[in-house]
Amino acid sequence: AAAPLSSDPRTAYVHLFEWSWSDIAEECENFLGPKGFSGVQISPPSEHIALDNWWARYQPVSYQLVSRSGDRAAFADMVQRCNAAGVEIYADLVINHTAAYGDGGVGTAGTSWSRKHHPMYGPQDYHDPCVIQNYGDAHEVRYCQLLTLPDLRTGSDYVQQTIADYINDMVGLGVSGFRIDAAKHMHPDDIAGIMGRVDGNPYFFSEVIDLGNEPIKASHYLHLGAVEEFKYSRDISSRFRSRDLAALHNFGNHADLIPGDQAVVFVDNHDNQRGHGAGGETITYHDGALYDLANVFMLAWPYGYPRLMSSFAFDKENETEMGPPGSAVHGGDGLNCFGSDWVCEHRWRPIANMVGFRGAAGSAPVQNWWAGGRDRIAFSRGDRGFVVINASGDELNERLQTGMASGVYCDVIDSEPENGCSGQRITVDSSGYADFSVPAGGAAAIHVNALVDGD
Ligand code: AAO
Repeated sequence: AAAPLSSDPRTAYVHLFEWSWSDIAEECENFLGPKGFSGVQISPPSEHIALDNWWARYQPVSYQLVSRSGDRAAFADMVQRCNAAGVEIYADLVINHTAAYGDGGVGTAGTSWSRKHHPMYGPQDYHDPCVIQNYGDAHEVRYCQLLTLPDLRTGSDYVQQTIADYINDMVGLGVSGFRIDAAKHMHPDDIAGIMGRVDGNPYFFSEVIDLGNEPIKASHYLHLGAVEEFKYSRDISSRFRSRDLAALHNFGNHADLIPGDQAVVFVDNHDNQRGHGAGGETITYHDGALYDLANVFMLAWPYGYPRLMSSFAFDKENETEMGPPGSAVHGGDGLNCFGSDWVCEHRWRPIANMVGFRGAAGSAPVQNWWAGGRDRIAFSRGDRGFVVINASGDELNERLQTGMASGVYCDVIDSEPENGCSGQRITVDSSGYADFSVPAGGAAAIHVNALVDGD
């Protein structure tokens, strides 16, 4: 297997939801690598049902790497080019079940399928039919069907080996990690059985929606790797929605959240941004500047491995099932991410530049915490970086202790440090203090790699 480059320490990765493999390859080379992103989560790469809805990707027809995002050659090219740019690829792995919609048809690689007749599987490879109704019954959640999706008998040797072959095919092409879709619906021992057949040591993270009210817990999956921490998504949204930032001073450090070094954290994901999965109050790109602030906080705060969401535009009232735009992200005239059907939250400057902040901050602890009322906070990451978040309706004007060495720094929320820093500059004096003017609903951030003029 190819040895992928791993950014060390990992900064943040981005889910380029429904992007094509060729667009992702370009994004790795032109944007993600230079900006210090550590990886990309891609939509499920296997053959899927031929339906326009985004969720068609979650109904595998075969494990051929031929999907709406591109064919095998395009997939291999993407992985190789992203790895060369220092950006890892994490594939979304749909292995709990196979296709259901319409009970049969032809998949994106031309494979004919019918219910419980995946090219690799027959009826004996599925659990007996029953449908999950009660999330309070762990056995039902694992041995009955999620929705109407035929539930693979993941405890069997044959099923485990077939899935491992699919994973190993991707590992061989240089894929670095895998999101385990619907992990809650598989027994951890079954997942361990699959992993025991996998080559190398890829990064696995399990989707286990645990908001504290069901018998299956995120912590039951920690021996398998990382887990998506949905309480983080819920809590960060509720704090920012209620403008209660002062309460974030100990964020993540409570016993009911999983340990930060095993938590994948996010403001929103592809489900809860559109009312699928757990959600409700989730802050999304539809919330504008509030979304920037929540992501700025997530990227500045030393808990978990942050995943940024990069969406395609949809109307949240009546387009929640709609599939991606037909247009490429990178069209004929090069970069047309903005002003197109693709939202590209990961390119919004406050979000994109805080990835560099996270890289600069490394493992430095939170210090110099300041709260000016409920809705205005600031803190440093040791002497590596300092951030101010103003969720109030008024401009913030404060002289704050930054913990940083004296010098003139570029405010990376306001401009690009690489291009001469055309925006606001922040002067830290010899005792570590600096004056900040931050607009209502805005932020400011400086870090050691954005020094314009040192002493
Ligand atoms: C589609 C159609 C269906 C059709 C099916 C078969 O929509 O009508 O029956 O095809 O033809 C995605 C879409 C589905 C789609 C599916 C297949 O979201 O709509 O079905 O592709 O095409 C559960 C799972 C979790 C899952 C989530 C959506 O546990 O794994 O549902 N997420 C992943 C993917 C997702 C994908 C799949 C799995 C399937 O990210 O994109 O589905 O591969 C509770 C439970 C959660 C549960 C939710 C379901 O949450 O805890 O585990 O998630 O219910 O809504 C409060 C509670 C909270 C609760 C929540 C919602 O917040 O505190 O616990 O309410 O009730």
